[in-house]
Formats: sequence, C-alpha cells, structure tokens
Amino acid sequence: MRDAEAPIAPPEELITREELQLAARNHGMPLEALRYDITPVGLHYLLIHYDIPFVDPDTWKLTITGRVRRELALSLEDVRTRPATTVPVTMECAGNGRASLAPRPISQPWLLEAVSTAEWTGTLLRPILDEAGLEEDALEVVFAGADRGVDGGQEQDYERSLPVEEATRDDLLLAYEINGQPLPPQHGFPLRLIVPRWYGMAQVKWLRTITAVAEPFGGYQNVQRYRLRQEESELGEPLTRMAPRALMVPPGIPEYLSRTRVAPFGPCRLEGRAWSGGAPIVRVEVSADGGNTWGDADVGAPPAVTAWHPWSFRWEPKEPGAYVLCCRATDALGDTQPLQPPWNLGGYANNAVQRIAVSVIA
Ligand SMILES: Nc1nc2c(c(=O)[nH]1)N[C@H]1C(S)=C(S)[C@@H](COP(=O)(O)O)O[C@H]1N2
Ligand SMILES: [Mo]
Repeated sequence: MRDAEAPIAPPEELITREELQLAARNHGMPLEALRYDITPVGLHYLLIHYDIPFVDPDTWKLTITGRVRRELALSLEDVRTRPATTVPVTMECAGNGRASLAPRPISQPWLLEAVSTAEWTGTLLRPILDEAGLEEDALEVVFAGADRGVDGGQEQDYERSLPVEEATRDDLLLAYEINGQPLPPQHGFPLRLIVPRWYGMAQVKWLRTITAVAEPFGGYQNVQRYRLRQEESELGEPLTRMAPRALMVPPGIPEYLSRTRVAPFGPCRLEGRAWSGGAPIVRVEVSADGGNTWGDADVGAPPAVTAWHPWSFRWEPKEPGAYVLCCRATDALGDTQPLQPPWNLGGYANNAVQRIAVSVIA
C-alpha cells in the first residue's frame, strides 16, 4: 500500500495504472491547439477529481448562505435572467508540468497540456454577494460543487474557499456557457465559478452552494492540497495566481511512436501563447540550443486582459541536425520561468521552460 499522505513515486517507477486511468479521463489540450485564440470546447483540457455528477437542471438550485444578511436560493432560470457577461479566460491546472518532476508526485500526470482559453458567459458574482449582503465578520467565501469523493482518507464534497477580497473582485463569474454553448457536463453543468488569473482549482464546477464563513476554512482542498511545501509537516503557501509560462506549438510533424518532431531544413515560423496570472506578458524569448542563447519573439495583444498573448519567432536553423527549442515568458512584474523545475510535494506550479527536440532534415 502506498502512503496516501506522501504519494511520491520511487525513482524507477513509471506512470502507474491509476495515473493512466486519471490521464485518460482528464485529457489535456493538444499543443497544436495553441494556434486558437479561443480553444474549441472539445480541445479544452479537463480536470475532474472524482466522478462527473449528474445534475437535474429543473431541481438544481444555487444557495447563498452563511454569514449573509439575506439567504438566497436561485434557480437556473433566475441565474440566466440576470445581466450576462462574456469573458475570455485562460485557465491552467496548478499541476501542469507535474509529470516532469523527479521524484514524481503521484497525481494527475500532466506534461504541459493542462491549459486552455475559453469564452465563458454567465453573470457576475459580485452583485449576487451584494444582494445577499456579506456580514462584517465574513472572512472567506466557500464554493461547493455537487461532486463527492475520498481524498487523503477523507470523504468530501469538492469545495474551495477564497478570501473575501478575492471573492468580491468585480471579475468573478458564475458561468453557464462556454464558447456560446451550454456548459457540457464535464465542464461543470449547470453552473461553475470562473476566477480569472488563478489556477484552475479555484474555479469550482457543478456549483451548488456559496457559504460566507467567519473562520478560516479548513477544507481538504484548501489545507491539504494546493499548497507549496517540501514536507508534510509544513503548512506551506497556498497556490493562487498562475505563474508566467510560454508554450510553443511543436514545429514540423511528429514521429508517431517516439513523438519526436521532424522539420524540413529552412526558415521556420515558431508560434505559441504566453500568460501570467500576476501581470501582462512583456517578453517572450526563444532558444534553439536548449536555453544557452535566447532571442526575442514578437508578442501580440491578448483577446482580453484575462487571456493569453500570442507570440511568434522566425527561426532559421544554420544547418540540418538535432536542436532543442525552448521558450520563456516574463511578465510586467519581472517574474519569469526557471530552466530547472521547482520541486514541491504536490507537484504544483512547475513552470520550467518547455523543451522540444526537433530533428531538422535536409
Ligand atoms: N467541483 C469541482 N470543481 C473543479 C474540479 C473538480 O474536480 N470538482 N477540478 C478543479 C481543477 S483542479 C481544475 S484545473 C479545473 C479544470 O476545469 P476544466 O475541467 O473545465 O478545464 O476545475 C476545477 N474545478
Ligand atoms: Mo487543476
């Protein structure tokens, strides 16, 4: 039996059957889909911890309760008749990059595909919280989903809290549509929370209740998971905003089984996306020698301040041969990406630069 509290794979262990089971349920966004400003729905990555709950939209209600002056219970119709907002949001799983860590934390084994951008339509959360009237002592707001499971030996609903300052930001959305279509079951039908700039774990799907609390919330997904720590005994820092990252569309064509890229000799336009939850992207650099020398890419405007920037770079390999392409983003706060993966127990926020081996052939 594996110790549930410290699930780190021994160095020689390959991906387990259970990790493969998670990976097959929770697919990533194929990196060639970085070409789209807005990720087509079926290509948007997925992360579902437990089972996708079956929700009957006719009996479903959203309850706003706890430290509020007026408890609310909204039907889907009530939510849909409120003023609607549409916003493109880049969402990334905090575990993106986890499978490249050594030793490997056992969980959803993401390489680099756990990011996408969708156009979410819904109604703003702030006016609903105002209507309910948060009490003076409200400290955090807890968002609970309709999905249930066991993690770390504890049976639980999937629930996550946000500090009141974040929950009352004016850009949090209760979304019932993705890219103009009703939310499909896997993305949180009938309603989910959207928290622009934060990692995915905050964006609770199948939302059922919103509870204002006066004490720090002790839920498993806030206290045991999604914290940066080296050891179980540490409390660690909670994960919040997405760290900067640039990703590249793998150039050329893939070799089916090895996944190696093959590109013809000649000038090559490299392209991709870059984002940061902290600030706009101000620089993207590209290296063709594994990160020794870098050149600046052209960075374009994002479809919205809450979405990724496009970038491109003209690469002219001097001769046929083997190359390792890398890209690196820097945001307006000066935060950038490390060459070596930053290790932590949960395998979170590994934003080490992407490396793609390309064979350039004459
Ligand atoms: N209720 C619920 N909400 C959830 C999750 C979940 O398992 N249950 N997974 C979270 C995580 S870790 C991520 S990364 C995002 C993924 O959203 P997506 O599947 O729509 O891409 O949903 C978040 N919201
Ligand atoms: Mo996630």
